[in-house]
Amino acid sequence: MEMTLRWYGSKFDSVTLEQIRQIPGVTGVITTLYGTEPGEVWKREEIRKMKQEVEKAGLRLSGIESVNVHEAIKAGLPERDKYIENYCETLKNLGEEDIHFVCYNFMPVFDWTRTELVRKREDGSTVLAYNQKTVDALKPEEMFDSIGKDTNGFVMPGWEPERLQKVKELFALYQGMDEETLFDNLQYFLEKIMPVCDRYNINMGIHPDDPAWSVFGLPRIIINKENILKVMKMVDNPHNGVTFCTGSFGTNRNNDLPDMIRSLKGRIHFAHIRNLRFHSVEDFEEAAHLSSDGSFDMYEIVKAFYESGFDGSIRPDHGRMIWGEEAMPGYGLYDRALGATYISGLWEAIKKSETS
Ligand SMILES: [Mn+2]
Repeated sequence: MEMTLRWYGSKFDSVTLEQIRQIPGVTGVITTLYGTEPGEVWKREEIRKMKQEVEKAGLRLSGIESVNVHEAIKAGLPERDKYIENYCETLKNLGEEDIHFVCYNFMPVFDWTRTELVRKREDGSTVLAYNQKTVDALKPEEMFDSIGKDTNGFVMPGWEPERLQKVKELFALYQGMDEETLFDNLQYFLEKIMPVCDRYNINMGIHPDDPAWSVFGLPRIIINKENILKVMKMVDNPHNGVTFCTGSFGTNRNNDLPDMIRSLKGRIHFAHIRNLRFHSVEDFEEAAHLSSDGSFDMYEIVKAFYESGFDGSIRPDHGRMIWGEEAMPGYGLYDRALGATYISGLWEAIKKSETS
């Protein structure tokens, strides 16, 4: 297991590599060429520059989150082949720069959805939160406005202004599409990229849909054990794997997270670990990582990773905004650093209690 932090690059992130380097136990970052458009080929020299910057700070570039999948691929449009070719080219360039993990998602139109980015908690910290009734009362295009005003001036991944302009057009692509078709489009994509992944030994990790159910009537498939196992089986290659995000699969209270982790043994290449606090099944907020602060048993979750022989990167997922920090919501330094050390502590305790 390697502990990492997500980093958006020096132009976009309020957190520096030097700060990340000082978090005990964190040896790598998961990063991206932030600002590239889905469908674009990542140039080798830009990848190299990014990697050198990370390594110069004494950290490893542990993987990419994310190489985004163009909407034409998800929607199965005729031009998808061109974009899949570009995706393969990007994977090849990453492989040639010795980068072997890529996170992506297959959510139509929206990446993740929250209704509040700065919900205040009783201790004065602020967190991202979700309320289904609020979503039900909104039109999709209003969602962008409500997210846009609370970002502290940062561009949130998945909520880039360019997407806002196209939201109605994007919705039209999925009009009447059922889940089976979305599965087929994912299978088509995976089958085309696997030869490149095999050649360059690149592990792909699909990120679950967040929240793990349909939003605004859009089809969503990476939502539960049955569906994720189906994806593993339909392209049965270890390079076709999962980014197991506890906070995303965990939005659905019926998902038994430790059981899911065990059932995906060998196929989880990257872990996002965070906790949620539920006020009802339709209203939850992101909590500190500790079990005592939220609704998940973090000990059981980390134990399931440990016991299934997980050897990929972990990153503490979103944190609370605390101690007056100003950062991209969810991506401040302080609470994620606390999360990283907490998870490392659980890992150490589980490991030592097993061998003693
Ligand atoms: Mn996640």
